[in-house]
Amino acid sequence: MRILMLGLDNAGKTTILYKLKLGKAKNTVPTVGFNVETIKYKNLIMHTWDIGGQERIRALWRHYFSGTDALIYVVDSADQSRLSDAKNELLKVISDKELAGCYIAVLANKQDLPNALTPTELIDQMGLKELTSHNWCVIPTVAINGTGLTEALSWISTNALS
Ligand SMILES: Nc1nc2c(ncn2[C@@H]2O[C@H](COP(=O)(O)OP(=O)(O)OP(=O)(O)O)[C@@H](O)[C@H]2O)c(=O)[nH]1
Ligand SMILES: [Mg+2]
Repeated sequence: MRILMLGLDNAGKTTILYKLKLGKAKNTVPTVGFNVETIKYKNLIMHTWDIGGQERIRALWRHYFSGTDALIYVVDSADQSRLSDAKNELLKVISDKELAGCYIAVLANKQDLPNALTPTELIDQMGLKELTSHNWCVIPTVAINGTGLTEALSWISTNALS
């Protein structure tokens, strides 16, 4: 399967990619361009594309949409000042017809931080209940220790392939 991982800069995408690939958190630098890794989960082989989230790089995201089976959209749950940006970028991305049928796992990342929004608060503040065009779920994660990442892969494997 082809999995695309998007989200604002500093959300934790690259940390997630390498935690899944290597089983440990790697020190990251802001991604200029993309990283791609093959991740094996149960009997699945997931080609996972992690694209940089800085504003000037977001214009390139659409070049990676084609053939995507599932989108992992990573949100920094503690960065409440940019939650509306995160929401708007998500809506922009999924309005593209190339992503019409794709499943969306929204990761409410950085749950270890004291001011992190809970998944329920994130659903409210991002207006996800109104998102009826796609199948989605919100999963609380802590990328640096791996909490929630298996749940995300599990949701994708049971839903996006059925
Ligand atoms: N406390 C905490 N820090 C995290 C977590 N996930 C990632 N980080 C930190 O957040 C910072 C940014 O992580 P990256 O994985 O580089 O973010 P990114 O989404 O790839 O950013 P761009 O490449 O710029 O789009 C790093 O310092 C990570 O260690 C988490 O769950 N909790
Ligand atoms: Mg990155």
